[in-house]
Amino acid sequence: AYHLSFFLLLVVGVCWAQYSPNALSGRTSIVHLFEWRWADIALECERYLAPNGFGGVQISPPNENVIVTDPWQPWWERYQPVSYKLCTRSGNETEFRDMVTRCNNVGVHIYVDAVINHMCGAHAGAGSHATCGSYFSAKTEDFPAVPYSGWDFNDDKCKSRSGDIENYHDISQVRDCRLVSLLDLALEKDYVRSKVAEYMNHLIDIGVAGFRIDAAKHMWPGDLKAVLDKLNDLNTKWFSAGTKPFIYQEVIDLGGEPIKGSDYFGNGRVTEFKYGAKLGTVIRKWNGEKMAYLKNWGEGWGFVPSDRALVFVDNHDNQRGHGAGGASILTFWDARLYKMAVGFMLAHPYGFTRVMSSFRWPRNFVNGRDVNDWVGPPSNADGSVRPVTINADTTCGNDWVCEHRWRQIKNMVIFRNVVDGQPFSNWWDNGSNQVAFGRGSKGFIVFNNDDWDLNISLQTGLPAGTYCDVISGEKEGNTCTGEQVYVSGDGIARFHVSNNAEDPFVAIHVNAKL
Ligand code: QV4
Ligand code: CA
Repeated sequence: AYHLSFFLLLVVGVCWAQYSPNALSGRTSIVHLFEWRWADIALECERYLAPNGFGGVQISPPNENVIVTDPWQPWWERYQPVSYKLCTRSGNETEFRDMVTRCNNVGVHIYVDAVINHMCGAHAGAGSHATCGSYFSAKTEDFPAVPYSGWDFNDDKCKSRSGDIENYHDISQVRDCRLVSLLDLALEKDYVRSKVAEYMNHLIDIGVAGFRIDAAKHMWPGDLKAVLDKLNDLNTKWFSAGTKPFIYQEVIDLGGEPIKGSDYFGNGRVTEFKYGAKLGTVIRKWNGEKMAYLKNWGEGWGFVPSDRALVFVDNHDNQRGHGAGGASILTFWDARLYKMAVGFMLAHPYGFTRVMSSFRWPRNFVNGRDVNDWVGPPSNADGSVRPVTINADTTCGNDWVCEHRWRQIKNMVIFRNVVDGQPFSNWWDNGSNQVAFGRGSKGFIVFNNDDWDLNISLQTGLPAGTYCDVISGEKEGNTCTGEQVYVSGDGIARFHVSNNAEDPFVAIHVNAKL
């Protein structure tokens, strides 16, 4: 009986691994360095992400993509694969390997955005206008650099009139037809599954820790599982033997469609898009929503189970009106509310958290739509992406927003690490938009999103002492650069948060205690 239970434990332990982010212990978030160059990511791992406890980086698709010229080099050209060669505007294979090695060496792991449902758009023409110069022909579905040919696409399996997905209530169309005309791979074929697995195993061999599965909703869960079952365990140079890649699948499920996030639980975690959409509505106080309702945030709001969720406030699509979430999504453009939303996400125990790090683009709303939603990363006249420069005040230059470097956000990434494993506790609210909660005996946070002052004594659950508020400042040596909070012997502290404060929320934790 003993041996059997041990064996079962082993099996459960191993097959559970793909839900585990494979971050170093005590590192509880990843950052999406959207469109960053590999050389800049390597530097950021060493100089900023490791020292501040980030667990990893989600990178933009590293495989060769179409070069789109109309509009000029849009960010979304990287979601139109031409081959699985590791060369893009972010860098070549040498630079990719250097990034993975240097980041892993400082305990910051790499998560690859894997675009494996499709190749380029059906109208992307022919030739070698691709980031590695490979020849391809969209019209004849010829991708010799993989190789893929017409046999490897879903054409005859799709039953829609146009060949594109026309109806999201027809689950076969969603999987077997073209997403916005992108040539749809026949993932029921072992040949295609093997080519995709070969690409992902090449990345695993280099040292990556896991994958964002792009457009997962558009692949049959079983086909995706067949690909994942071909994947190797992670490279033992940085990971213990038998570690499986972390898998989180992009499945946009806001409800109302037959395809659900839970259809994909067998493969790994899923992106919970309801999270950012709802949190944006609450923090904006739309539709009568108020922060007091966040008392049962998480599964209580109909989200997937916490250990199946990858959560975020905004992502690269919905921060610019693509994908899902609509107008309620908060982004760096709404800085004050955005910091509150990210602060709340990082303090709350639900889900595995991803912080967005964006580039600035010239938004231009015409009839309520941003006609510049396509604009690609900051680049030079020759099309090369501009490096990330760091200013004296630690912000980024060259139009890189670097939200992950904003003091309030960076400090909340650290807060999440400090309180890891601690229960959601000591909830208080004023029935409106003033709320507070703790994480066991390690951390406590207070929000004032009402139009009047918050002035109240609360049970924090923390040990007595003087704490630095890590939102208005931080602990430097033995002083606080911002506000201080005094917790008395019974765990009670007085909080005064003006509704006119630059950031109307306060966060304290035991590693920011004088
Ligand atoms: C358009 C028309 C087509 C037409 C075609 C003719 O929509 O009907 O046939 O022109 O050429 C770009 C253009 C889009 C164009 C398409 C093909 O924006 O107008 O089709 O190319 O030429 C990103 C962008 C898309 C972009 C795509 C490919 O968001 O705008 O399309 O890259 O370049 C659903 C999915 C979800 C998806 C989300 C956006 O369920 O999985 O839509 N999200 C992921 C990524 C996203 C990416 C893709 C999927 C595709 O997060 O960034 O789309 O890989 O909700
Ligand atoms: Ca598909």
